[in-house]
Amino acid sequence: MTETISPPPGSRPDWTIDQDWARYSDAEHRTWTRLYERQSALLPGRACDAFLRGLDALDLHQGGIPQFARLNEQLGKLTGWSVVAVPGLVPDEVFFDHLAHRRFPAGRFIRDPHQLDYLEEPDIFHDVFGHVPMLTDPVFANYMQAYGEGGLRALGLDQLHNLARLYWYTVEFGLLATPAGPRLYGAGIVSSSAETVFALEDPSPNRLGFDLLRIMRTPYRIDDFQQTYFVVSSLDDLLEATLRDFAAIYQCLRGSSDIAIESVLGSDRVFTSGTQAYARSRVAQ
Ligand code: HBI
Ligand code: FE
Repeated sequence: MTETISPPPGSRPDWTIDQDWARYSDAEHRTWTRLYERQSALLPGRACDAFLRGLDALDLHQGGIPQFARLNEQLGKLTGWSVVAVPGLVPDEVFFDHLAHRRFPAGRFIRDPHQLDYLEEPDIFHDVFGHVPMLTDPVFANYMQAYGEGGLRALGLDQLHNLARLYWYTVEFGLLATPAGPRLYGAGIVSSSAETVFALEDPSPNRLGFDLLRIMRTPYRIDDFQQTYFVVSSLDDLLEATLRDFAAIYQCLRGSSDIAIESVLGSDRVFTSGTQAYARSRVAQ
């Protein structure tokens, strides 16, 4: 077991801190409002209904950066989830333990105004605007708690890398099939203006049917748009996949190799077989 690193000074043993909402500057509130208005104008017709319903149900736009105390009253009534402030990325076992107890760890800081489009570490806009609206959906709320419980088990089995891929291709970059075509639910997409359009409309990436084993064999990009997106048939399917016996899944994975990130397999359910033109253009630079 990796040695447990201690939380930074001023954090509690579970790595949480106070939001200290009164300390946010007007400039920080303006950054939130600018990001909120840009994204909420882009998402109708692109984000899935569950996300849009969640955005409506929560009061994330009055008066700049949301106050977690008020947000948690609304969110708690809907699905029993709450948002807790953390200084930044927290160790895996801390992260999974919070999820397993229906607490979503959200960065307290917000990005600089000149850095609206990309940041290495999740800030409060990525976490609260990106992740929290889906936590108002009862099925997705159950999925996220099941994911946290699975994460704690995976740590014990040294299988975190497989579970990280599941998180990445669903919670962060997942698409949901609808009669009108795929729609967004992944937080990393819905909180990014460029990827919101790219993930649904660009001919470059693959869009393939969700398959748990397939996803766990597929690496992902952490530094650029995804080359493959996975489309779940329903949030129920996503939850059902996570309630399976993962030990058997890890057993299947032991002998299997990774699938190249841009590949489309004969066994894939193909929504889009991408050109990968964008990824190639990035290599050329
Ligand atoms: N910590 N605050 C925070 N937010 C995350 O999304 C996060 C984390 N620690 C670990 C982690 N994610 C990953 O291990 C999971 O995405 C698998
Ligand atoms: Fe995230």
